[in-house]
Amino acid sequence: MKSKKSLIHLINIPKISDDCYLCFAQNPDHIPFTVKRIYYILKAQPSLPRGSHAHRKTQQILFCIQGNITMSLDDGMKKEEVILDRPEVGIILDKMIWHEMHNFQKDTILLVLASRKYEEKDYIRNYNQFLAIANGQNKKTNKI
Ligand code: T46
Repeated sequence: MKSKKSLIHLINIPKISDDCYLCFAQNPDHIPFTVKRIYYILKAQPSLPRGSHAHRKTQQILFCIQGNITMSLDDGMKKEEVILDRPEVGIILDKMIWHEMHNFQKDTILLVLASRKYEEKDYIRNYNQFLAIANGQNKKTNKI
């Protein structure tokens, strides 16, 4: 059974413009979890997608603060795609969502806030393993 709930959860944060733009996000108004880690990605190769994994427990919010990227999201039952191209719009990336980022430009900068510290064991990097775990969880959720 396919869920009608979208995988794309965008959040809008304030963008103050005086002689520049200043965007800010704070907890709990915009960020629904305690931030344990931040990281950013820049100078990514346009031809090389990033991601291609899911996180078992980590929730994240991604802001494309310069340039744009295309994000593909997959919960094991459906797939959706969204373009991130505004510094004041972030996407909440829940745990157990297989995600890929495509179409980086040379100047793209991606800022990520994460709910957990980095741990390699939080990653599921094999798509078939992801499907097996996700579909087990979806069956329980949908009681089928
Ligand atoms: C996502 C995109 C935007 C660390 O040592 N610490 C960290 O906090 C992170 C995120 C990574 N690493 C190491 C682990 C790997 O050896 O850096 C290497 C590349 O990491 P990863 O495979 O996570 O990189 P991306 O860009 O494919 O994915 C990351 C996030 O995992 C992903 O959830 O949304 O950035």
